[in-house]
Amino acid sequence: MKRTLVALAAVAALLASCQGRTPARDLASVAVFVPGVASGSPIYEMLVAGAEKAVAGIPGARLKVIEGGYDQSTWLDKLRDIAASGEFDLLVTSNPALPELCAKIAADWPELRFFIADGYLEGNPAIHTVLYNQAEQGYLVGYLAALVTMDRNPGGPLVAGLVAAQRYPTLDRLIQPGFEAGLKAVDPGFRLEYREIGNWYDANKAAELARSVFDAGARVILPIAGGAGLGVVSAATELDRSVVWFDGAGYQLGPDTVVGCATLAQDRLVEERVKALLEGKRLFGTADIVGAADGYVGFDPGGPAYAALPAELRLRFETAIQDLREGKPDFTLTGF
Ligand code: RBF
Repeated sequence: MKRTLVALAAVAALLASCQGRTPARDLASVAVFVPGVASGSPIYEMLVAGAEKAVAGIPGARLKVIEGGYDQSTWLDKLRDIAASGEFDLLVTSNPALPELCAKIAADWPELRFFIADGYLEGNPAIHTVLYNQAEQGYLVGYLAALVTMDRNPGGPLVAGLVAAQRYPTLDRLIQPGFEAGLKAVDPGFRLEYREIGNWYDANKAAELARSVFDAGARVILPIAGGAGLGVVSAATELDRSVVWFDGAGYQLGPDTVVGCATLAQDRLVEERVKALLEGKRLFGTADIVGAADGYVGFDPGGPAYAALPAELRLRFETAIQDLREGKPDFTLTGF
């Protein structure tokens, strides 16, 4: 009898320690931390929309959206305030800088749980992350940018532009190499004109940099610049040049200028993962990577400037999209 009790106590202790990996209470109160400003950045607009949809589907669940603003040096304190308020069970956020900041908060508030989209961190028992294969996303718009460049200016310079807000690991290791791989898949002679704005909001500076890229011979630019990307679209419209867009909702910004948009299904992903976590699925501690094969990276063909491209060009591009979904070329990522 005594031995049975000891054994039962041991099992109870083991269960309790396992439970430490997920919260003892149900997750119901969600804070969505936008590291920047949602308006003008499709990736953040989709973050908010996806979390709102997930919470709306769970009886009793609540959500509050907190914008961190553009001063990145304040984000850690703002996250700490969210944790210290004691109001929230789950913090949902998005971008590759957030896993490191959230890990610091998790160390001090062991009850709080985190879901981070567009980021990668394995093995922290309080944090679940999902990274997009943005090498694939970059490849798609690189391929299209090359085709458009050669169509608009046959025999002209093989140059395309990238105007970025700042350098960061997914830009350096996925987006830019993917974009260059797409350009070179069409013609290995392509080269990149790169410019850096220094923030995610200065559309005037982005426009000025875009003009210098067009002066250097480029016909097409990819902005990775959040709201500042609008400046690239206005410079391109002024000079009758083109833009390829990233993430979502690009065509309406320049119906004659934005020739293509490589999409992330961030709204669907955030909705699915937040819903699963609120329903108690034990994803904390894991880091997933999703991409073209499972439909989280794709292309939106529904823009007037895309429809106006020559049918042959679109056919060639759409073959490249299909090939990419089937792993050709293969950008498989098993970690980051
Ligand atoms: N992307 C945006 O669209 N808007 C932003 O304000 C924004 N801020 C970022 C801040 C940091 C520190 C980092 C690392 C990335 C940021 N991103 C932002 C980029 C975002 O994570 C993603 O790479 C791009 O949206 C392209 O998909």
